[in-house]
Amino acid sequence: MPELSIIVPTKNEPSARKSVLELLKAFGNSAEIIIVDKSDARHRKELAGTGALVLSQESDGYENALMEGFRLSKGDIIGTLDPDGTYSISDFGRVVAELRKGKADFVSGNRFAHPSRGAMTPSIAFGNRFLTGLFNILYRKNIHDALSGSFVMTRKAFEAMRDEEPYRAGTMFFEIELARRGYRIIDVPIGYKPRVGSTSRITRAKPIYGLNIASHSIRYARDYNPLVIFGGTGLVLVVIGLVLGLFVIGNYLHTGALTEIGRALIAFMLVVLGFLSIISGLILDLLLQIEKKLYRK
Ligand SMILES: Nc1nc2c(ncn2[C@@H]2O[C@H](COP(=O)(O)OP(=O)(O)OP(=O)(O)O)[C@@H](O)[C@H]2O)c(=O)[nH]1
Ligand SMILES: [Mg+2]
Repeated sequence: MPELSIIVPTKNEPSARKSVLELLKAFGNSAEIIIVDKSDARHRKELAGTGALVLSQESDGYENALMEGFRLSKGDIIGTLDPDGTYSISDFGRVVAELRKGKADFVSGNRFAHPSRGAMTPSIAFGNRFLTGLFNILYRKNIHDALSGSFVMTRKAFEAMRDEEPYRAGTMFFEIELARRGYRIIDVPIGYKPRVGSTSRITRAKPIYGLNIASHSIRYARDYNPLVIFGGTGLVLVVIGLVLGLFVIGNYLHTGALTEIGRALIAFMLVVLGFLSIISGLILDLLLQIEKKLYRK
């Protein structure tokens, strides 16, 4: 059984051949390398000549491609690296080495550590940071880059999520599913180079992709961390209600007549709804803690 399985997703990727040859040179003797390909005939032909195992992806999308490869892999450590020329092979070795230390169940490469000039556009960088921040808050983690195309996990961690149906969240699909199951997630600094000669293959509309990721991240956190979701929403409602209420009271004191009945009612409802949401969060959190205790027993 190989110790390491490397799954390489490709979709009409001009630099895939070069990246795969580099991977084979560095890891060919010690690792199982599986390409999961969704390319047209011309790009497929280039890959066939590398000598690596090429699987034809049956499903659609990056997340499904990885799941197809991961499910077939046999290594104790399972990982992936985008072959679009933006990641370095030696950095991938350091990501694997970090997992081997046993301090985490999932390790990814943080591209914000040493990016080359122009590797990430400011808007993509902003989106990545926003989604990573959201993930950290919702799942109580402390990573720097939740959407890296270079990551590895233990066989045990993968087996826990093997039957999960992938949703469009890129690398965060794996991070959300492992975080929900209590696995440890960290990242280590890596470099990141600009994409040359081709455009993103993962999606044509990154803002919509980003919104999708945020919504999945929030949806699944409801089961994992209800206090933050319901408590946070409740707090926002209470604050808005109180501010609105203070305006109404201020006006009443000023004019001596209560004219803003509508606003007063809305303020009252917002505060009540807010409190209900906070209480729901507290109750759900309590139930989750009891469930966790029972599960451990
Ligand atoms: N098999 C398969 N591979 C895919 C699919 N979508 C993207 N890929 C590959 O997955 C890797 C990551 O996709 P990228 O397009 O680089 O995504 P990205 O890194 O967010 O975008 P860039 O910043 O433009 O590089 C690349 O090697 C793609 O060729 C897919 O549907 N199927
Ligand atoms: Mg890329």
